[in-house]
Amino acid sequence: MSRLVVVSNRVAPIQEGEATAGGLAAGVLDALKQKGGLWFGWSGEISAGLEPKPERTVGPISLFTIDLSRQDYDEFYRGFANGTLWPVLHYQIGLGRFEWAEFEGYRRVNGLFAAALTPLIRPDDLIWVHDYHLLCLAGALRANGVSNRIGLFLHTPFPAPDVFMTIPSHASLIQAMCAYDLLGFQTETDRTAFIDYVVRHANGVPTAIDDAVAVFGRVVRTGVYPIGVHVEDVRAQAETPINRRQATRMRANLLEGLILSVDRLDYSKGLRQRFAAFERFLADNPARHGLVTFMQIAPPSRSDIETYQRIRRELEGEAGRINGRFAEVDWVPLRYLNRSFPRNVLMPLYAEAQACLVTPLRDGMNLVAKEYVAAQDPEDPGVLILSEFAGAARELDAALLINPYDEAGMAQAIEQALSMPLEERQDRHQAMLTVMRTNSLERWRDRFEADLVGDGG
Ligand code: GDG
Repeated sequence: MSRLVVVSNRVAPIQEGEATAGGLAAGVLDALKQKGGLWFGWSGEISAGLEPKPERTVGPISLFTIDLSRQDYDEFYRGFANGTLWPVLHYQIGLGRFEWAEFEGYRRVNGLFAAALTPLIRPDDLIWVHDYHLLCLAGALRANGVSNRIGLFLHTPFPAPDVFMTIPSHASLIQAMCAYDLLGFQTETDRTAFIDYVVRHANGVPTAIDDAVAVFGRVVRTGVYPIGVHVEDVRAQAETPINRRQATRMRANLLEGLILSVDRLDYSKGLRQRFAAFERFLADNPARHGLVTFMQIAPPSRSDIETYQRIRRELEGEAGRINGRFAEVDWVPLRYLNRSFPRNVLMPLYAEAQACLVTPLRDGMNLVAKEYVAAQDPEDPGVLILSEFAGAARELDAALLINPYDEAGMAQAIEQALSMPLEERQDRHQAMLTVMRTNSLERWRDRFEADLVGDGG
């Protein structure tokens, strides 16, 4: 059996025996634990010396990391990856910026990753690369003589070609992506958009099998692998009595209805529009005043990037204004918590919430939506209100699907969720659970690996 080599921008901080990580980390960790393997990425530290850090081992997993220089960090991470690619991949072209020097920095860091990784690769290793930070890694590894199978899974959306082409270096990026053997996407919409680009703008020719495309003198396979969650683990965490204590206390304080949202503080998550929708809901439904609380948990992320500082300022202002408009001496309608919470606190909170608002403007998948469904008591489940532009909406079509740009529509969906009869809640929940059990995290991992090996059919 070949060894698995995982490469991602960051290596998750893992401890022996840990079973609490979210999404990517949980899926990758399971795979590495089962087969043994190597995980390579940036240490998260900035330093002048670019020597790889000493290897760390956790059970059968070897962890290798490198530091980045200040210039690498600025050009690669803050610059091209998060200042250009992230907004454009999420259709926010007005928030994207572009500098050729940053693109060169991005390519340079992909080259640094390749240089440090190449000596660690054995001939039959399977190399699984993650996400938009490393679109150019396969090409850099190939230039070093690595001929192993290399696959990329893109956790973000892939946008329509005209949107992607707003990045001036789009042609080089696509050519770099085509150095992979397998390109994995969250949804068929993303995969089709990529193929559309390659066929219309790079003379690619789709082949009859494996959703592959012949382009740049090679054949690149593509596939759709929706990432899932460990359904039973989430429910177990939500139910554990010791975890539940805080949630139960909170429920006693919050009267009837808790509406919950959990997001990294990111403009792609649609928080501003969601706050506006909640304000409209309060204005339209005075009977709910004093009874409903909307809790937004939003741990800050990428806070050294201007667009992220701006959205944070805006949301703080909006939260204050909405509470100023509606609060009573004994009731605060919006609780905005600008920090992260341990996972064993979060899962019971999901279980307590009568509704969960997941309203990104675009999202590759959105695991909060899936975790919320998994955490519910099947006898008395809450209602998921979900953006039609989240990848998760392709599978969870039994949620209340909304358009995140439609504030009135979202306000109505909140009222519909709060007054939904038990039987309808149970039916919707059951339908979503069935899909999630089929498209499990194990299946995501196993299908990707099988297709990368080439024996996936
Ligand atoms: C990218 C793609 C895709 C959030 N707050 C806290 C916390 N979280 C956890 C959630 C969930 C994860 O973080 C967030 O995952 P999402 O999928 O919602 O979003 P991104 O971070 O943008 O992830 C996305 C994903 O990759 C996987 O492919 O679905 O589309 O953008 O697991 O629970 N966890 C803890 N405290 C918090 O305060 N412990």
